[in-house]
Amino acid sequence: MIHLKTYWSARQKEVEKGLNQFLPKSTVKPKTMHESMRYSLFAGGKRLRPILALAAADVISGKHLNALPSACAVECIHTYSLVHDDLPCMDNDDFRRGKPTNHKVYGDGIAVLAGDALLTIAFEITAKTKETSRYSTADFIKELAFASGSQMLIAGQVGDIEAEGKKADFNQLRWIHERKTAALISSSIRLGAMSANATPAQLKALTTFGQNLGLAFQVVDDILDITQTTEKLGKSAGKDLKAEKSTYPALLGLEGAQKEAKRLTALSMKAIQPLGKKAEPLLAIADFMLSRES
Ligand code: GRG
Repeated sequence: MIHLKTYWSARQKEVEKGLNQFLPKSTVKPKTMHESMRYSLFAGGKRLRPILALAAADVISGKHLNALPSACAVECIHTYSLVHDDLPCMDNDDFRRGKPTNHKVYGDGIAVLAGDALLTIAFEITAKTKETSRYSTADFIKELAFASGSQMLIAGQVGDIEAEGKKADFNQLRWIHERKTAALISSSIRLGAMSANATPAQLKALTTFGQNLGLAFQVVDDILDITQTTEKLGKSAGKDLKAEKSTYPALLGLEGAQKEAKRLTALSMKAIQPLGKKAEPLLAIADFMLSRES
């Protein structure tokens, strides 16, 4: 078995270094913009999505250098979505990644623009991926654009806004989270695998893995919102209950939600069984995601 802590921290270091190299320095004009982008990007995220991208490449080819640009790009997209999600016109939150939210520090205007700039630079970074025999630069760009576009990440956010004040049923909730959370998680894995020249069959198995893992991640996120403190989470706990949001624990009860997270994790693991022992890093990450506390 791999030692996940060691595996994770080695890749996390590579991601931090990559992000630092790909982002303009905070001394580059306009300084406020680059400071603001870096403030949220280096505020202490877990780096789950980039590590999944690197792990998917490891699983396919035993190396991950060519996955680093996509790994950093998905973290830029994820961070932009958090910066925008925290704005007063969206979820209106003061606390993220253990720090005051971007707009609390830089103001709404700069926070909107920092989100826009993180979104834009993600494509510039993705374009640095070396083409493989199966995947072109356009394939990498299209992959990321679809996952973060109006039919996926943004669709999920629209669904979330439109479900406010209503009781969403299980299928509506799943529709939202397949888009808002699972699409980018699944795409991170796909991009990593594509950068390692995955075969169509390998890519299909990893896509199913990512979709189920992404949903399981959201179920656990809903559970942690109830069971953990703001300090532990680094973001405001108990928000869903206060906003009377439709969540997995609200629909299924806490125990039911825990069962659902286990069911989805088992489905994700089953999907990559055909990859054999090589899939170990992804299996270890899926297992850890289920028991995480923040
Ligand atoms: C396009 C404005 C806009 C929003 C997109 C993703 C999203 C919709 C909003 C973000 C808020 C949210 C609750 C998303 C669900 C996904 C999720 C649980 C994010 C938190 O991810 P972690 O725990 O965060 O990986 P860190 O900070 O560790 O990176």
